[in-house]
Amino acid sequence: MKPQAVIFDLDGVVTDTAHLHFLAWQRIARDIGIDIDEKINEQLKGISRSESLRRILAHGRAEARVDEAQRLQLCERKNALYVESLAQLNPDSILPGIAGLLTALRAQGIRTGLASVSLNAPRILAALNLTAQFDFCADAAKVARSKPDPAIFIAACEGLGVKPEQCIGIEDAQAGIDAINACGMASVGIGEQLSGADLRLASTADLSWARLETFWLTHHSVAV
Ligand code: B16
Ligand code: MG
Repeated sequence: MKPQAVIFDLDGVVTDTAHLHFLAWQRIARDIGIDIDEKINEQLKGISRSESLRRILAHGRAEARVDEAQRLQLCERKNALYVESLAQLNPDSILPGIAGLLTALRAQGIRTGLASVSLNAPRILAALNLTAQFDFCADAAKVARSKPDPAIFIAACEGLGVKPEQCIGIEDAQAGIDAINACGMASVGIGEQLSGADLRLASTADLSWARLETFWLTHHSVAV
C-alpha cells in the first residue's frame, strides 16, 4: 500500500529561502530600531508575512507605535527586498534529495503537492525549474490562516483530489508539523528540534522513496 500523495513545504524543504527571508526582515527591522537574530527567524518559519511582522514588532516591543498602514508598507518593502534576492535562485538551489524524490514519486504514480504559505511560491518553483514536478501548488492567497492552521495542507489535498489521511506531509518548521498533524496526514520533519513529527530526519538528504515507503508501511500498520 502506498500513500496517494506527498505534500511538500517549500522554504526549508525544497530550497533554503529562510535565510533570504531573514536578511530582508533584518533590514526592515533595523530601519525601525529593532534587532533580530537567527533565533527570532526560527519563529517566522511557515508564518505569513503579516504575522511575521507582528512577531518582530512584539519582539521589539513596538506594536503600539506602528499602525496598520505602516505595517502594510513595511511588508511591501520587505517583499521587494526578498523578491530581489530571489534572483540568485537556480536549479542548483534545490536542497539535496528533493529532485530525486520527486522523480521517484512520479515513477511510483504518487501525486506531488506543494503547501507553502508564501505568496512567492510559484515564482520560486519557476526559478528552480520545478513547476512541472508538482501536480498541484496550493494558492496561499486563497488561504486566510497560516500554519499551524492546517488550511494550506487541506487546500493542497483538495487540489490533488486526495484525503489527508492518505498523504505524507514534509516540513522543516514546528508550525508546519503541527499543521500536518492537525489534518491527519503522516508527518515527516526535517530538523532535530522538531517535536511531534511521525518521522524525523536530520536533513533532506535523508529523504528517498525507499525511506518514505518503509515509514508509510510502519505508520499505517500502527495507525490501523
Ligand atoms: P512570503 P513556507 C513561508 O513559507 C516562510 O517559511 C515564511 O518565513 C514566510 O514568511 C512565509 O512563507 C510567507 O512568505 O512573504 O513570500 O509570502 O515555509 O510555508 O514554504
Ligand atoms: Mg518551511
